Amino acid sequence: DGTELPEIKEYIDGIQSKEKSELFGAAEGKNVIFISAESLQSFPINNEVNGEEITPFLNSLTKDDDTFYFENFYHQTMQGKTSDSEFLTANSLYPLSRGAVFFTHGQNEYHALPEMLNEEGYYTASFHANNKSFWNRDQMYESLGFDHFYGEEAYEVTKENSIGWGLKDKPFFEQSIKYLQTIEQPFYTKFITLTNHFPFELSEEDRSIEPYDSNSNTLNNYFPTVRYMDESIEQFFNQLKESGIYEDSIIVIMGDHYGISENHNKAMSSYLGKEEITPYDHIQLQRVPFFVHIPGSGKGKVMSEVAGQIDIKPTLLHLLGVDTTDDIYFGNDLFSDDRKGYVALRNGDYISDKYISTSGICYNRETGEPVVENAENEKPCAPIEEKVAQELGYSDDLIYGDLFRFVDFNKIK
Ligand code: GP9
Ligand code: MN
Repeated sequence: DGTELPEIKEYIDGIQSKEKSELFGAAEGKNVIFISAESLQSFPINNEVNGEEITPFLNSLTKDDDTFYFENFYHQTMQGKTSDSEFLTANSLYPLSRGAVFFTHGQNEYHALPEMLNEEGYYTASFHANNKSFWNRDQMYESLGFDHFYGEEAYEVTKENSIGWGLKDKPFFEQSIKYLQTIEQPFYTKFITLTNHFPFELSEEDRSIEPYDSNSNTLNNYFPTVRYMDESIEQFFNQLKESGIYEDSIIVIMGDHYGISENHNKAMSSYLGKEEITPYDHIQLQRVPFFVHIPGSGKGKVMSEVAGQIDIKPTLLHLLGVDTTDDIYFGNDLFSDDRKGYVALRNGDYISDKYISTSGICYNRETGEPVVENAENEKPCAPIEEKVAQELGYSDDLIYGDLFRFVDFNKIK
C-alpha cells in the first residue's frame, strides 16, 4: 500500500541536487537522439591497437567544443545486460541483482524518461533491428512510455547487410533516417546498435583495422567491430546533418555494458601492458563512454567526475529544462556541483571521488593502492558502503512493491 514511500522519499531528498545547474534548459525543446553503443567500454577510447586508432570519430568528440565527454562513467548493469542499461537510463533506478527487471517487472508502473517527455509534448521512439520481444522490450517499452518501437520488421534485413546478431550498424542507421524525417518533433529517440556484440563477428570488407594478437579471439576481434561501430556513428552524424535534423537535436552516446569479460583477463593485461588485472583494474574496466553532444553550444569539455548510468535521467531532463524536484530517482544531474559523489554497482561495490570499494578491499581511486587502515583511518570505505546498501534496498523496494502505483505525480505538479 505504499507505506514505505515516505522513508524512501526522505532518503532521495537527501541525495538529489538542490541547485539547478548552469546548463538547466540549455537544450530546451531540442530533439534527443540517444545512441546505446553495444558492448562499448572506455578503454578503446583514445587508445591504439597495432599502432592504429581504434575509435577515431569518438576520439574527435572527446576534443570537440560541442561535446561533453565523461571519462569516469560506469555501467551499472547485471544479468539483464542491454535491458538493464535501458532500465537505468529510463528510470534512474537500479536493475535487480538477479534476472532481468525487463522480464520480471515489465508491467509495473514507472515514471520513466520517455513518459515524462511525452507529458512535455515529445514524441518518443526506440529503434533496434532485433525481434521486438527480445528482453521483453515490447511490453516494457509500453510501461516506460515509448510511443513507438521500430523493431526488426521496420528494416530491410538481407543476408548481405547482416552479420552475427542481425542488421549491421551502418545500414541500421542509414535506414533509420527516413523514420526520423517523418516523426513529429520534438522527439526523444533511442538507437540500439548490434554489430559490436559478442562474439564480435565482422566480414573482411567491413574491417578497417586488424584484430589484436593474443590468446583471446574475443578480445582480438573486439577492436575491428568497435571501429566499425565508430564509423557507423560518424556516418549517422553526417546523415543527420544532411537531413537537416542535426541542428535541432542533441546527440547522446552511451556504452551499454562491458564487452570483454574477466574470462579474458590474461589477454586484457597483455593489451594494457599490465602484469595482472587486479580487482581495482576490473572495476576501472567497467567504465563505458558517455557523450553529450550539443551542436553549437561551444561549452564542451572532458568531465572527470565519477558518474554512472543512474545519472542519465536527471541529467537529460535538466538539460531539456524539465523540473524533477518531486520525482523519485537515485541519480544526480551530472552538470550540477551538488552530487552525492559515488556510483553504486549492483553488487554493492562502489566508486567514490576518493575510493573504490570492491572484493572487501578499499582502494585509493587515484593511485589504485589499497588504503592502509590505522587508528585515524579505520574502515575508510564503510560509511559509503552502508549508504550504497540502503540505496539498492530502496530501489528494490520500489520495484518489488510496484510502489509507483501509489504516487500521483500529476497531483504533485
Ligand atoms: C539484443 C541486444 C543485445 O536485442 O540488445 O543484448 P545483450 O546481450 O547485449 O543484452
Ligand atoms: Mn548489450
